[in-house]
This record gives sequence, C-alpha cells and structure tokens, in this order.
Amino acid sequence: MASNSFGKLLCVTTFGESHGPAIGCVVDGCPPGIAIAPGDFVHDLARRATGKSRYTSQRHEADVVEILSGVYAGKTTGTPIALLIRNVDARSRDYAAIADAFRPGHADYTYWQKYGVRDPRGGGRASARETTMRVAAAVIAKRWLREKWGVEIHGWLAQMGDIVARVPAGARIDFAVVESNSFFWPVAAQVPELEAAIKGLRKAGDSCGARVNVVATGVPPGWGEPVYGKLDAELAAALMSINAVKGVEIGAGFASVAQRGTGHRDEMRLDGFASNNAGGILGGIASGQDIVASMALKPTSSILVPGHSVNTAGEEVDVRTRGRHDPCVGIRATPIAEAMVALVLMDQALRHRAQCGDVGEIAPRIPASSR
Ligand code: EPS
Repeated sequence: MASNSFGKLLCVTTFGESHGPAIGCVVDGCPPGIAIAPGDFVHDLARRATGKSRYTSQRHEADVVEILSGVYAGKTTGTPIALLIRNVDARSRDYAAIADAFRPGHADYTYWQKYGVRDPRGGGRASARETTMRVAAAVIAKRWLREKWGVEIHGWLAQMGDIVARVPAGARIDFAVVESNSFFWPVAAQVPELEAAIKGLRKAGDSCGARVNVVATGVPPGWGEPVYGKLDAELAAALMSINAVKGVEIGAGFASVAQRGTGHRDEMRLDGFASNNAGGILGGIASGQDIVASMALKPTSSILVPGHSVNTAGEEVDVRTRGRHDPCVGIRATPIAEAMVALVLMDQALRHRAQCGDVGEIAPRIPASSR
C-alpha cells in the first residue's frame, strides 16, 4: 500500500531519508547459501556514489554497509537481510532557504499535497539518496544471477543532453571503456566533450537530461509471466521508479511505431534470431535473447537559476536551489538501472522456478545471439 516495497518472492523494502541518521533496506525471500560480506557492496556503491568525480554532487558519503541480519558465517540464511548505511555528510542548512517553497519540477509540491507535511532536508525520501539501497540490495541479486544462471547485467550512458554516444550501428558496447570514465560512457574519445558540457552547465547553474541503456545477457527463455506480471511491464515499472526517470523503452521501444511488421519481427532460425527488436521479451516472457532496456532521465530540478514557484503560505516566490546537486543525475544512474533490472530478474527467476521449475529445458531452444 505505502509502496516502499517491491517484488513478490524477492521483496525489497527501503527506508530512510537523505538527511536522516541512516538509510536502509530489508531484502526478504532471498535463497539461503549466497556468500555475502560487507566488502561485496563497495564496488557498486562507489560506482553510484556522489563525490567520486567533479561531474556529480560533491556530497561525500562513505556508504559503508552494515549487515544487520540474514547473513551468518558469510552466507545468507534465508531470513530477512537488513542492510544499513549511516548518513555522514548531510548539510541541511543548504535547504533552510527553501524549506517552505516548492522547487519547480521537484517532488516538493506533490509530497506536500499528498501528506500535508514533508521533510525538506535534502529532498527527504524523494532524494536520489534512496537509490543507494537499491544498488546495495542488487549486489546480492547480481551475484545470484551471475553464479547460478550466468546472467550478466551492464548499463551505460547513451546520451547526455544533446550529446549522443557515437557507437557504430551493430557494434558491441565495450564495457571496459564504460567503466574507465566517470560518465559510464562507451566512447572514450567523446569524454572531453562531456566534461566540457558539465562545466558549462555548472557555470550556467543549469542541468540536463540523459538516456541510460541496460542489457542483461544469459537470461534463459521462460522468465517472466503473463499477463499482469509481464517481464517488460515489471522492468518498466522498476526503471520508472528511479528518481527523474520519465520514459522507458524495451528493445526497439518507440522506434517500433515507424517500423513495419516485416522489419520489426525478429525472424528465427535454428541457429539464432535475425534481430532483437523485442528486446529479448515476447508476450512478457524472456525469449533467451539479450534483455535490452533504455530509460530517459529529466534534467535535475534543483538548479541555481531562479524559477517561479509558490510557497506553503500560498505566496508566489522565486526559487533558487543552492547545495551540492548533480548537473546531470543520469551520470550516476547507470548502476541504479542495472540494480533495478537485477532485482526484477531475480524475483521473476524465483517465481518461474516456483511454478515451472519442473518443466525443464524445452526443444527447440534458439540461441540467444542475433546472427
Ligand atoms: C540529491 C541531492 C543531493 C545529492 C543527493 C541527491 O543531496 P544533498 O543536497 O544532501 O547533497 O547529494 O545524492 C546523494 C546524497 C546520493 O547518495 O545519491 C537529490 O535531491 O536527489
């Protein structure tokens, strides 16, 4: 009801506010026997964290995970896994001047309308700080998916503002390049252009949007459910639940509108699919091809340029947001998108195993790779 939880068999609940004492999550329904230690969270949390480059928010959080329950002798026990991260660098004074005003384009106004009260410090529950716990929970899901099923999940920044990643048509993304720069950008030669764009935005006190793509390889055919539990529907909902996301595409997505049936259908032969316009999902169920998702993030609403708005007293005011904000939230969204895809896939895998675990491998099985 209150929607701080998601997933059916793997159920993740997050809690905490950006400037509260801590943020945390409870991961319930996780199978026993998965090796997990606090150090396992370091890599992905650092990929998502603020303050790791000059191009993101300069808030410096340590993001140290404390495992409070559900793990014994280094392995999950099957009981609820509670993870906690203490907030250590909140600077609530940055929000004092706008505590009673609604930032245009922000959740300030809608939280106020819904609850009649809100925590203005750091955006409270609406802050992207909350996504830290999604990434932490997904460390467990990513491991299970990789070790048990060979599923790998990788994301990249495909567009920042009007700069589009110049990946040659049909070329595979080089994830070593993606991980080698602060933008998760797949084309190294364009990184200076991105750096200059962020510097320009900072100078202008403005922000820009972004597109993040994610691919999951190795997903066996069969994961996903008809009709209301479609894999693409759950991926879309999970990705859309990330702060600032305004659009999600699966496979060819909105480009399908201009396609013909002859061009869109992914023709099959015994040695493979001819294309992947479906993004690896047919009828809500994985086909065995790569799962391909893409999401659009709006420009950060907390910006220095003053904008017209109103305050809680019903007065018209100009709002200007100071503080340590991201000129482009999309830069840090790649690990968050991967996390949501991992959590949905693990939940769907557990559901598939529960209902159809005895079905086994059905012939013919068409290889995943497009010819
Ligand atoms: C955020 C605003 C900034 C970011 C924060 C997300 O918070 P603050 O104003 O407190 O510095 O630093 O991101 C994180 C702290 C994080 O870990 O992602 C927002 O408004 O969403």
